Amino acid sequence: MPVDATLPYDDQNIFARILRGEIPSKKVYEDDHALAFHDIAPWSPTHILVIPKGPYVSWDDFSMRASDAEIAGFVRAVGLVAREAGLVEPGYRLLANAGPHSHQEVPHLHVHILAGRPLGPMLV
Ligand code: IU
Repeated sequence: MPVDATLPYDDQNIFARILRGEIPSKKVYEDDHALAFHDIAPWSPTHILVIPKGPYVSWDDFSMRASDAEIAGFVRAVGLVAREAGLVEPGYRLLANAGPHSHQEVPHLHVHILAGRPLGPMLV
């Protein structure tokens, strides 16, 4: 079910629980600002999710409320994860859902890194 991203942050959401170590994940990267792990239901041969450590529902929430240091750290982490996964060549796609039309399902900001095959044009 898509989430209502206008709701306050729910600290029981699944990614909050992964951040607290209450639920395991296939972690690929962690630093002060971000955690990255493999998506449990990959859409492409490589499908990594990168999440900020702070309590942000969506890209909209994050971009409005996070500090410059959090934003810089998170953006840098997304790039580092893709680079360390060897995706710079032949390339990857970033995607973040936000808001009712986007079908965001987990109410903690996550950037999808999709790669591992030619992804074709964005159709929607
Ligand atoms: P969305 O942008 O909110 O639609 O994407 C949520 C993603 O989180 C989706 O690709 C799920 O497969 C993924 N996911 C996960 O990796 N681990 C989980 O425990 C759950 C969802 I729930």
